Amino acid sequence: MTLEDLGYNNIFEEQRKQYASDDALVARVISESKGEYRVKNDQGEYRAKITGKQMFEAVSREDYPAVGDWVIITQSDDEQVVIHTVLPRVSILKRIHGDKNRSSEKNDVQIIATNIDTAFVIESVDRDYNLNRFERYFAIAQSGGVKPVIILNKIDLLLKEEIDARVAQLHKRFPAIDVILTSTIDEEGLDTLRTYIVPKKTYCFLGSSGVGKSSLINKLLGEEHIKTGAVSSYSGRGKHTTTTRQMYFLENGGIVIDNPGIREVGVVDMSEGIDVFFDEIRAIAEGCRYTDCTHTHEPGCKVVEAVRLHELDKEKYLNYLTLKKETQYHTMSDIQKREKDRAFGKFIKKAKKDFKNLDI
Ligand SMILES: Nc1nc2c(ncn2[C@@H]2O[C@H](COP(=O)(O)OP(=O)(O)OP(=O)(O)O)[C@@H](O)[C@H]2O)c(=O)[nH]1
Ligand SMILES: [Mg+2]
Ligand SMILES: [Zn+2]
Repeated sequence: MTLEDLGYNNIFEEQRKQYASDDALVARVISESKGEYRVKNDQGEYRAKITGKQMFEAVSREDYPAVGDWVIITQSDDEQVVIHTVLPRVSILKRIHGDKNRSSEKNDVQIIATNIDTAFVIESVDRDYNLNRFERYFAIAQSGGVKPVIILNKIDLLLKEEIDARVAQLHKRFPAIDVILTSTIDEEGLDTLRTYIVPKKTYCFLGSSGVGKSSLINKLLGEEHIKTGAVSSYSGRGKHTTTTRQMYFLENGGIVIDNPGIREVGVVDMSEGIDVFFDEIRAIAEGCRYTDCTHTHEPGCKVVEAVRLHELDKEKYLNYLTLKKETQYHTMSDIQKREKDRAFGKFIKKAKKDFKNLDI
């Protein structure tokens, strides 16, 4: 496999020149599980460790390597390399890890994947289906510079009329986003899905546990490569079968990343993403009387008026308000920030302990 087959291009090559010497080796991070990395380049596939210096200099989780990253490495033996530098990312998918009602220590930023071209946001048509959840994923994608595409999976479970109704709903709420209908049981929609996947581009599969992310990737791979798991008949939810983030290489040259199902989608630093995503609302808001209008109670608010006149979808408006509120929550005060820094300090200490046996 060449570096290009792994997604390498001129942008990364320019960065490599800036960040490292001419003979420096690059590789792409292809998997990550509990701080264990694997990287791949034109020479092979290796276990990878990060350097003590890198850990020392890391100011946030985002400084650590993630699946999809291009990194500068040196080889320590046949099977192992050391990661020295993470090249700047072209795009990033990240979220708050944990529950916003818990302590800030739990609310670390979690990188899902980087250098992604398209995010497939997957829901199954049965119990998991929820328009607001789609919106959260889109905000994550768009704030990170990634184009989202919807996959509605398990269409074998519903009648055609029911599916048509869902699709109509999706088109109404998200007119700019493509919808692909699939079933891994009936093998429906897989050819359509394949047309979205082009060589040397990277695709990330996002969605709750049990929606069929790994099943879809297995179909694309043409073999049962990844373990999949039954959905609990009791809760109707998935059982978190996939536990690592892992990159796969399709025969047609496309690069796909499987992910553990996300429990609840948190919101992280998405003010920009929210505004980009809610383009329609932003446009309407330009007519509001006050420039700092919150679009809730102010006189002369065009957004509220648009909802009243049914020109703006009410659900979309309400979800906009919810996301705004959550974003504000995550725009932390100084005290909260200090608390978070302390939590990060602990994390560093633990990481250093974990790596202390490493001779670097
Ligand atoms: N009826 C139906 N079931 C499906 C379909 N695709 C996947 N499933 C089933 O849904 C269950 C969960 O599938 P997975 O592929 O493991 O789901 P996942 O999204 O990877 O889940 P996590 O790894 O836990 O995040 C399995 O029992 C699959 O057989 C489909 O198109 N139709
Ligand atoms: Mg899975
Ligand atoms: Zn307003």
